[in-house]
Amino acid sequence: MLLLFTASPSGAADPHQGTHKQSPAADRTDYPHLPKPGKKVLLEGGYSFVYSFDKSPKMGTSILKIEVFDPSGKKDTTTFDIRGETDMPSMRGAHSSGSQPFKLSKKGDYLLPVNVVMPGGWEVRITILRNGKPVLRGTYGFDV
Ligand SMILES: [Cu+2]
Repeated sequence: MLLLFTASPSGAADPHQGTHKQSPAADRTDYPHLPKPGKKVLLEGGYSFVYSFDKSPKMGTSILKIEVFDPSGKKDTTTFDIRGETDMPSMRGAHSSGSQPFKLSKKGDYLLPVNVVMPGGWEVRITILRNGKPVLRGTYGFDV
């Protein structure tokens, strides 16, 4: 089952704002915003993927799932490696998970635990690699 949800509007009162300093070493690699969970995202060569959460992310651990499809629409588990990093953009690095590999499940889903340890704005950065080279970077932001 895919859970669809929208992040609350930015600009809402953020208890984090002003309490954390931006890290000067913030990663400047560009991670464009991904379409919402449940939407198909195109990859090179006719491949595509869909990401979703087991539940709308909140305090605690949620599971981020990615399903990859080959050009014929069949589930693909061999072409790409996927890595993810969870962090709070307002205090980059303070709660970062570091870049972690998604684990392939028996069902052929790529899974990553997403740990949220405090209220505020969070993001998961996703990197999809083929033969070790990033072919897609994207971020999904959400408020807790
Ligand atoms: Cu924080």
